Amino acid sequence: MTIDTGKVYRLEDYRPTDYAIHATNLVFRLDPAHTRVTAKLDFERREDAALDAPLVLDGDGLKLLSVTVDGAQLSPDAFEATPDRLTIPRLPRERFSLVIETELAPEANSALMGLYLSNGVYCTQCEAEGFRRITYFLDRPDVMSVYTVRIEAPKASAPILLSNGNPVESGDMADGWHYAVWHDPHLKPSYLFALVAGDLGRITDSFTTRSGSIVQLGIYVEKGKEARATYAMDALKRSMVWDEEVFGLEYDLDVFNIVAVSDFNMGAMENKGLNIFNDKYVLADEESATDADFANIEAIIAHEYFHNWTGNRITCRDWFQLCLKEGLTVFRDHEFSADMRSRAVKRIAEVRTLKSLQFPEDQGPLAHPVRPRRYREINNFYTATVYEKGSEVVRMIRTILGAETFRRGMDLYFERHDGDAATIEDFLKVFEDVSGRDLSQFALWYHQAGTPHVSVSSTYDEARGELTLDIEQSVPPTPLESRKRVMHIPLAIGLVGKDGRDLEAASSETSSFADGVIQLKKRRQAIRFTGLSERPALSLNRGFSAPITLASEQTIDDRLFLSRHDSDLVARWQALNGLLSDHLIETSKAPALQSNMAGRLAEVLGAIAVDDALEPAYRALALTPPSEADVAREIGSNIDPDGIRAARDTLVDTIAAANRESFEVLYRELEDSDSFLPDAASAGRRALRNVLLDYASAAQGVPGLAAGQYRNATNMTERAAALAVLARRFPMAEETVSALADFERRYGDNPLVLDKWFQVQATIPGDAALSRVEALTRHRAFSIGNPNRVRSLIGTFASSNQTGFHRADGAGYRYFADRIIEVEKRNPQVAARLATAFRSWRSLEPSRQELARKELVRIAAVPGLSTDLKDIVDRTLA
Ligand code: B3K
Ligand code: ZN
Repeated sequence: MTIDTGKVYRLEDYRPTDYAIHATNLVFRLDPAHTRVTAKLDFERREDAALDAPLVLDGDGLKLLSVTVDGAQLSPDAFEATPDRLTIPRLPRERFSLVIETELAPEANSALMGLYLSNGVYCTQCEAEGFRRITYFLDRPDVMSVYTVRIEAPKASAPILLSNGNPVESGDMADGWHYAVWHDPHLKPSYLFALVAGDLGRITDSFTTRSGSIVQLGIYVEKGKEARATYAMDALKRSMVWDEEVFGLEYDLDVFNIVAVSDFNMGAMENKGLNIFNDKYVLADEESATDADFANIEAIIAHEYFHNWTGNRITCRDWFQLCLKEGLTVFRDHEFSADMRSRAVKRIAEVRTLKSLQFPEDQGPLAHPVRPRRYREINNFYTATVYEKGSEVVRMIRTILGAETFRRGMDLYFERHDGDAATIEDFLKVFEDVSGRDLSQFALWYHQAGTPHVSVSSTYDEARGELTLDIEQSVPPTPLESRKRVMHIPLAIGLVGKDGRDLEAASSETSSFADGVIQLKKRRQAIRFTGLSERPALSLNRGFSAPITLASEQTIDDRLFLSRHDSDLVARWQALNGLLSDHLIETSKAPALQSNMAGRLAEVLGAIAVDDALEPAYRALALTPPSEADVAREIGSNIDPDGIRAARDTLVDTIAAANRESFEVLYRELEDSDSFLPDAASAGRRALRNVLLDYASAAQGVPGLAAGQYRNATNMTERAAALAVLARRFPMAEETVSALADFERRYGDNPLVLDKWFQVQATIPGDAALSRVEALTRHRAFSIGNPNRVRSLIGTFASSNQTGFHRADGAGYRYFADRIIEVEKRNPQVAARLATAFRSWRSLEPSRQELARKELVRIAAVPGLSTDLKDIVDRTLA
């Protein structure tokens, strides 16, 4: 564990290394306690480096056995080695080769960075700075090298030996050992190195690229779980076809392997030719996985595969450029899922994720630009801002330039930068070059943190048929940035007529309005539309063309109208969601408020539910009111989670009561008698049915319906949804107790499924949640060392249980802080990620604020805190 030194890394300090490493030859002799790594590194001093430039290699907790330079062992006074650094002050010549021997104990590696053991399987995680836990190296993305890797291990315990690139040789050795050699011809940075060794099952397939090369595909999983990997394989092949068709990008090695492991800090990792996955994002069948799991698997398999070009062939110059690969690759996986599923539904889901994860980040103490300028711990910057907002920025480039020009820009990017470690400037330049446009103001999206706020007011001149929009933009201050510059915001709009069709109108300013998109570039901007035959309803930010918050003076009638008739489904959903959200905000503050709004909303939702012109998946989204956390975010300050919960419960009850009969009828109609298919249309019907189950259960006030669905469920989507309704609505009911017990019995030997059981109990609202979560921390299937278990129980409690976590007496905060401190000792990265659940503490009402602050201060005071956790806690408190 790296103890915090307070050192800050700055973008402006970037400087290339003095030495390049052309070839990296690694030999691993694997052993749980004494793995021997021999690294032979071919160095060359770069042309502009000083002749006497010392060589300083990164390490992290390393045990050095020996160093030789060009075959001669270095005497102890010729170098300086600490666990974290190897310095050789004088080097013989311009080119030399260094052999470094280190010894590792994978079994003792609980941080899950570098080489570690997961359920007896050796595996690695090197991004961002894990390679330095394997050997001393120039462990940064702009040092790219050709890797050859030899793995030696006992044949019995590790029959499978994998690394990056293509297999070149394998064979037996003495004493029951064997070896395999892998060679990766593509230059790559150390963070893309990977090794896997163990006794794994696999499924295989092959793929023929557009130009006729045959690629052997393999997915490796724990033995006995092979059948659950077929959906992932299917998703992989579809990803490969899609990238050829949509971006013209082919795969470039003879093999592509995916390995699923059960201990993994995040979702997955795009190591060249050897993606390593959290098994949660590989394993699925109808009995064990929900539709959401299937969709996540499809998206993440695609995401990691797409990194082969956006990330691996073109990598990042330094970690400040992380969004260059992540934002772009998220954009690519979003487009892939949109093509595989329903585009509008996918987009709405993206908007919901962005608002629930990225907006609070951007509006709180952890706000940072999509391309940060400084960091203390880079692992803390794998954020929703870098990923999701980073993707939105790429989407806006496409909106501004048009799809065709965007594609030409991408082509130029691949042509110009293949093999490079590139920057955001390089990326923007290709689009400027293909379009001839100046994107310097647009570039602020990368440089400036904070969610821009746009307000729109309109005046309609009936006599002249003219609509004038007065638009104003501002960006709120964020940490270290009090003054903000004016952004270039592409705002897609529509003028909707009484029949729901978009009205034709001419605009006064052709330079800032074309194809339904206003290019906002000034603090205040007015735009006039003429030739209108009637007063239109204003549809704003269609397709969520810009990641902004929006205020507009619109009548309730206009908003209700748009929520039924806007031709843009995303805007339609936004109109509805905005109404629901505003109503919840009002009633959370004034519970006794008398208005007929709830009734009107219930009526609209009732109509949407049975509107066959809408796909069921859309209806399911529309019928789901904003979550308690969504409402809290919209309120922004002095938050009282109990008031929000009461308001939401009341609204749901009103909707449920008003539509009781029709919802029950529809619920029954949607029952699926066909065999299970994981496709989007089937999933959409299940989603709608599950939303209706919740409403119907609310209306009935008894658990019977949900208990019935639980009992008769033929797939996990139905079963898990029924369990959630039971646990959240009727936590004390006998039906709930027995369903929970049944679930535990059925899936007791399947940790991934049991995670759903932990999750659902962690979200039972109110004060009682904490004692339940505490008890579950002692459950035999719970393990504080496994990131999936920790996230399911403890992470879910803090991030998705507003009333449980934010208990008025602060006990939720205290328990959570204790767990963070406990997890940190083993795994600082996971602990730091958990701690971000405190990020909105300043928005709470004063008494909860103080209780949360106390816990943050208590964590900060723990002696010897890791950089990971210290960085998050310090910034959260600042
Ligand atoms: N690139 C990895 C994330 C690595 C996280 C390191 N802390 C997975 C991905 O985004 O594809
Ligand atoms: Zn990624």
